[in-house]
Amino acid sequence: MSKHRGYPSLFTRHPTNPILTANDWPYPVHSVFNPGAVRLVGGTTLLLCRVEDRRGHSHLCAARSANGIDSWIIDESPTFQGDPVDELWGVEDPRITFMEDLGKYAVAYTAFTKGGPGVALALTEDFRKFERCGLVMQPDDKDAALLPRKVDGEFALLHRPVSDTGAHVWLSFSPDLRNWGSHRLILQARKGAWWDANKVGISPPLIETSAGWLMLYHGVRTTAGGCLYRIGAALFALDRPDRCLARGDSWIFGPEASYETIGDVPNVTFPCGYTVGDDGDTLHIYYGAADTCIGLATGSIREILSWLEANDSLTSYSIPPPHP
Ligand code: M1P
Repeated sequence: MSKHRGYPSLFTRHPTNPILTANDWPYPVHSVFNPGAVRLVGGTTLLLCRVEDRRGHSHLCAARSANGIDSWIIDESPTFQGDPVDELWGVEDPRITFMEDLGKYAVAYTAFTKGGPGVALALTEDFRKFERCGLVMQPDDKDAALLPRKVDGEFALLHRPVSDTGAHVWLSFSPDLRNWGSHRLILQARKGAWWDANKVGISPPLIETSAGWLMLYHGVRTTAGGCLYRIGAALFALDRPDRCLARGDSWIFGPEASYETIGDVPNVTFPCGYTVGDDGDTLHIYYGAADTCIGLATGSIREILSWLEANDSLTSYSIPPPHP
């Protein structure tokens, strides 16, 4: 594995990055970023991209590619738009989960309502027709994704409400995808100098592994020069997804390339989707770069899990005893 400043490089950027930009779009758009991703039956990669227009409002647009790298076929017009009343400032940051019980894809996205950003859900079989479930978490809440199957008979949603205590990841449960409860705080933003001190939120949906649910999350550090959006890893128990088994001490992917450090919002890497190769190990993450374009980076689930085991911070994270 190659190294960067002595740290292992767990992800390799595709040499043709950015793989999608606003210039590729068949209609006028300002920027394309933060795509949800899925590998369809037959192997086609579908990205559901966040597309921002010059008003500053976003919609979602599907791009399909046989190899997940190039030759994208992009829908000729917006694929999914905000409801003109309830989502009047647009829809953002989709995360896609194939729901095993429903035989449908669920898209969890940020609905930009008059009251701020909240979490909404929609179901689809083909990414052409959508059944809207509406707002399921009121503002201020975002960064949501469903688990692919029920836990103890209930659907499970990860999301990131903001309160006076900060911006942390929560897990909530529902019998019907509409009514949510049994809320549990599962991953907190750290404090002080940590790379993920100021905000955390899931990045793509959780990745199922034999060791547990692998979470790639974005951690935000606020600096005098602006926010830094980097990606870290944590692991949760398969049967108890509220139980954190491990949390990496440092970030494993962050803005370095010029298309990540320069753009509408500099220094942002923001994956909302992943696909896994036929070997069951190769992980492709699709990410928004600087809120401007889309990058692809590839890693190994096995290597991330090994790194997590060796760099688990849960013990060092617990509050230290007072000085004698
Ligand atoms: O501009 C960086 C990101 O900021 C927000 O993320 P979060 O609320 O988790 O900090 C989102 O608006 C996201 O779309 C954006 O990329």
